[in-house]
Amino acid sequence: MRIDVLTLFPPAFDGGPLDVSIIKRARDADLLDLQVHDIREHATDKHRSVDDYPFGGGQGMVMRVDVLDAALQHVRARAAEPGLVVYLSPQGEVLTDAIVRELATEPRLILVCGRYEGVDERFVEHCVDREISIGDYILTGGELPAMVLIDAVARHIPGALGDEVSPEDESFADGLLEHPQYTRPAEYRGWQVPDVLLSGHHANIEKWKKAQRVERTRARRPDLLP
Ligand code: 9WO
Repeated sequence: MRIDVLTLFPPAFDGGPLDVSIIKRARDADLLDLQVHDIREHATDKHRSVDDYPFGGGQGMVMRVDVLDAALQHVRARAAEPGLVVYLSPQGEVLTDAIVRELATEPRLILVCGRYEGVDERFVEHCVDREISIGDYILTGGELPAMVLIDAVARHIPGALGDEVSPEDESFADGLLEHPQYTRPAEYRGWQVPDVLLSGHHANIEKWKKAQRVERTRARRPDLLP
């Protein structure tokens, strides 16, 4: 899978969570080709401006449609696949496991990171395929949401997790939260691991895990239950 990122701050993507562990391994194995591009390289005036005052007034600055479109056309032309253009914004549909799985089937994503008070709406209307939010809060820009989306999607690229783990088996695949997990020591400061997990009785263990998942989902995320 290829992912292009358009941002005013390319260094935000260096030496962060996308350069370690599973995502690093996927990139090294060419399962994920991640390329970050500087929107400012497509500014045309002598001050290299990428933003301007909002029509109709209001506070702050808005990113220019001409600069964003030039950046997008440039990046598009660097590969045969047109790519699905995703703009990360609080006005988007909220990211879910189902959307992550949909995006993971795309051969190419182009992620647009806004700054300031956002982008000119004509860019969203004419150039963006999907506007996505990672949750109901405002940040200083779309870079962290883009990294969250890349991390979530990259785990679904076939081979990215290695052989032992399958994203099909994890929480949300069947709409329930995970059961609690424990490892050695079986007792620490008097804190005991539940007896059933030490019993060796596999049928009982599976029954307990399922009951824990249902009870936790009911208590914490009843919105997930049918
Ligand atoms: C800032 C602002 C200040 C005064 C009045 C209105 C305002 N709106 C914004 C704003 O929404 N800024 C955004 C900053 C513009 C797009 C990039 N930024 C952003 C993306 N913040 N938070 C996100 C984001 C993206 C996806 N999921 C959650 C948050």
